[in-house]
Amino acid sequence: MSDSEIQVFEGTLTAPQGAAFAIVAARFNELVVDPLIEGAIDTLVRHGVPRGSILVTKAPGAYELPVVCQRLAASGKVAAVIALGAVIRGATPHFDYVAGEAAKGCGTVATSTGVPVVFGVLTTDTIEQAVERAGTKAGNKGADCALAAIEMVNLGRTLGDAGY
Ligand code: INI
Repeated sequence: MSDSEIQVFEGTLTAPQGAAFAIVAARFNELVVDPLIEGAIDTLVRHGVPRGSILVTKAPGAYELPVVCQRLAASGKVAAVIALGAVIRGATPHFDYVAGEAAKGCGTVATSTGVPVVFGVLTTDTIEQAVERAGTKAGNKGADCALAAIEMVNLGRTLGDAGY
């Protein structure tokens, strides 16, 4: 490595050629999750991903997302996975188990397969907070995750081209 220059690697936000994207969404709290799916699709398409390169898979709840993400990531057929869901706190500790497993599981899938799994599972105290992040006043987490997925695929290709 040269000591004269700092090398900076970044991923662009343009659709990576030939890359397929898998959206894995929970059906639980679908009032909130459906707009996340729409936000993710809209952003992928606006950035140049062909509709035919987008796969949507639905699981019962956020707890089930990691196993579906694992299957798709390990298939070798998708460049990135976008996990979407909404875990909303209730009166019992259930929230912590579901949210914790979803986050840990998705992270493990990404590190074990090398396929980016971006985490668009809202974890909120109230349904209002979730709605705010599903296309209303606090943006759309699905759209944010679609951008992160494109960036990660491009970053992976850039690093690969540079021999890392
Ligand atoms: N699943 C969610 O996606 N969000 C929630 O808020 C939620 N709560 O609150 O219970 C939830 N539970 C279901 C869970 O993900 C599993 O589907 C279920 O436990 C079966 O394994």
